[in-house]
Amino acid sequence: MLNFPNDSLNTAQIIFQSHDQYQVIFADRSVHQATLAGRMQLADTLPLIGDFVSGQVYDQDKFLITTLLPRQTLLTRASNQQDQAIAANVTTVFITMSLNADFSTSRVERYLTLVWDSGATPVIVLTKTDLEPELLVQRQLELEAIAFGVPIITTTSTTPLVAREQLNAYLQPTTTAVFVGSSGVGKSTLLNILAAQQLQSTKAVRGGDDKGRHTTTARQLFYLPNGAALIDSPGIRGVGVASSTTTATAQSFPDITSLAQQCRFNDCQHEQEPGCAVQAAIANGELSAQRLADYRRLLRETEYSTMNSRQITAAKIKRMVGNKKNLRRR
Ligand SMILES: Nc1nc2c(ncn2[C@@H]2O[C@H](COP(=O)(O)OP(=O)(O)OP(=O)(O)O)[C@@H](O)[C@H]2O)c(=O)[nH]1
Ligand SMILES: [Mg+2]
Ligand SMILES: [Zn+2]
Repeated sequence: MLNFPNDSLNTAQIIFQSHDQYQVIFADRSVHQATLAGRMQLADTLPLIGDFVSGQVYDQDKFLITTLLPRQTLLTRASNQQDQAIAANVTTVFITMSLNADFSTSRVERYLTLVWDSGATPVIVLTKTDLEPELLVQRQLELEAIAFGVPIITTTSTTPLVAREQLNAYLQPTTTAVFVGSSGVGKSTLLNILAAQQLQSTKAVRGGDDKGRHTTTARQLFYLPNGAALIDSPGIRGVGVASSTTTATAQSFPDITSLAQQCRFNDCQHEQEPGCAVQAAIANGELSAQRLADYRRLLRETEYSTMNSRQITAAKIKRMVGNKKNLRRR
């Protein structure tokens, strides 16, 4: 297959993992149960969905994984101060969100940060546009204000052929894509539309609050008819931003970083410093105060995610005291 790193018959890709049980696919699209060779079980880095591995077939159809091949990309998020790997070798991340109850531009900003950090390319997918069509234009404008060139596509399962065409524009035979987003936004529905068959089960959202029911419980990689690989994943509850993402945060906020270059002081915190271009942009309506607040919150998280809990407490206290000082000075 086109995204395989070599054409060795011993190369396979992880398409499913549960504890120490794996499923792998070969370039000829045959699927095998797999386990890790003894010395791999002790390795620092364990194979993950999307990873390419090499090994050997035994017992006719089982596969013993002996080597993890180098990764091109690694998508991670922070969960309880720990980086949690989502998938390897992903080239395209579909940030999926419904236009009604699940809509949040702050959440998209978070996702963008973790995608930029992974080496993959983001695409924003606004789903369920049939539910509240009168919201569509407003939602698109809100997204455009934070997307900075990231493509935004809109889908509805009521016109599956249109949805398929929209998504297929980003699914080449060399693509490995993943759906991320909250439960119930329609990730598995879109996967089924692309595959033109019912590969994954889907379930209606709750009546009261439109929350999903966590129907998909494990990540799984599928090859689509056009040769692209697509990973369906369970709904994510909270999107934490993993460590080492200061640069990715800046990349998700190009408006603020370019304004910041015009601030008088190059260590400007964009608070009450004279000659602050960021505050000036907020004052004249060019930048929203919410956008600066989101940026600050993400930077703080990035900083926290590399600290232990005692360091976090210390940093929080320092920040509180610092804020009080600012107030007093005024
Ligand atoms: N009206 C409408 N309903 C949709 C659309 N897409 C999905 N749904 C419905 O929304 C519900 C949830 O869809 P799923 O595809 O299971 O959502 P999911 O994102 O995979 O959810 P998890 O697996 O829990 O993360 C199902 O009842 C779908 O039929 C859409 O475009 N319009
Ligand atoms: Mg699902
Ligand atoms: Zn400034």
